[in-house]
Amino acid sequence: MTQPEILMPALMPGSIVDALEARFTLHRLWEQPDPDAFLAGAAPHIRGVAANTLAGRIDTNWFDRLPALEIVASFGVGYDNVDARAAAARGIVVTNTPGVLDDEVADLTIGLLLATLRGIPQADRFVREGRWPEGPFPLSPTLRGRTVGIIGLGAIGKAVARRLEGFDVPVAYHGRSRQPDIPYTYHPTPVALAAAVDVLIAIVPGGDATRHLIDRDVLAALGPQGVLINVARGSVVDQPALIAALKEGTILAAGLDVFADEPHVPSELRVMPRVVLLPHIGSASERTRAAMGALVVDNLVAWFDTGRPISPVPECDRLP
Ligand code: NAP
Ligand code: 8YV
Repeated sequence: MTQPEILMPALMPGSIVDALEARFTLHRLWEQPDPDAFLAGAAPHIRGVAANTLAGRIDTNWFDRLPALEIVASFGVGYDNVDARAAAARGIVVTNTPGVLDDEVADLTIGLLLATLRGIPQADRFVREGRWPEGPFPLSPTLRGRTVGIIGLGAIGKAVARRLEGFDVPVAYHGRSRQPDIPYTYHPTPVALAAAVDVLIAIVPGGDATRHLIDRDVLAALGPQGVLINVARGSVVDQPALIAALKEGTILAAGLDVFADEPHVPSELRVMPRVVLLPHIGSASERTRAAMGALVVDNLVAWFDTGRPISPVPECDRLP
């Protein structure tokens, strides 16, 4: 029996490549000297795509070229890199990797919050640069006495909130709707949430619906002692407005794991003293990336064995 043919447009972790090669005919597009010529020949047979953000956006340009495509297995819980509506309209299933990374991303979020408030990377640089003998490290802001607002109280947002309960700080949240049986205070708009808290954590999906959800008005409402932590997507924050707010003292500090144009980070952010910058590492431990990779593979195997993917995105969960 011939194995289903899977296209991998860009390099993915070795464990995924190995597992897919054991089970499918895998085409590693990034290794092809002439990818367009290769695709012209292989496209009619390709039934699945395995992709991460290095592949760019998977949208109608790809769907038009791959007439036999049945499934796109995306590496990551956020799938703003895939046009899931267009896929669903053509009967193509999109899967993501929910659940297996919630705790890892929540841990990193708390780490980034404390690093930003207490200046942990700055203090580390202070010691390494031999500046301690010249005098003590400056006193820092604190988490004590603050209220934390979460924009996006989903699976990861709730894992962050649970951790914050252990830090004895009040939690509030914003989403499109109030959630029943949630003990935290709900605010119907991002501005209302920002005005009620002095730490704002963004952990919503990216895409058009959340573009610049955190804009100049939200930052102004957060106020001069306010701290923004963005672990969602760079598109969720108006980055020029954030840079202006940090420069002008509209807010106090920011901890950022995601950026508008990754991997490029504006030099203005890189030189700011009260900013902690991470290279999109929310889920990036060996253990969690392996679990995400296994779910990418399991989705493809389940689809071709049973016709039922394990974790289809909501836009595609009614497809047969
Ligand atoms: P989830 O369980 O689907 O939760 C998403 C939350 O966002 C929900 O509570 C939803 O509440 C809210 N939301 C959705 N659209 C909104 C809108 N237009 N305005 C306000 N709130 C909105 O997703 P998750 O698993 O927690 O992941 C969330 C996101 O985190 C991912 O999509 C990804 O972008 C990001 N992420 C980043 C990293 C990293 O490495 N930094 C890692 C993993 C995930 P309502 O439905 O009530 O609005
Ligand atoms: C990954 C993420 O770094 O799951 C997500 O939404 O942002 C991260 O876990 C990313 O998807 C890797 O491509």
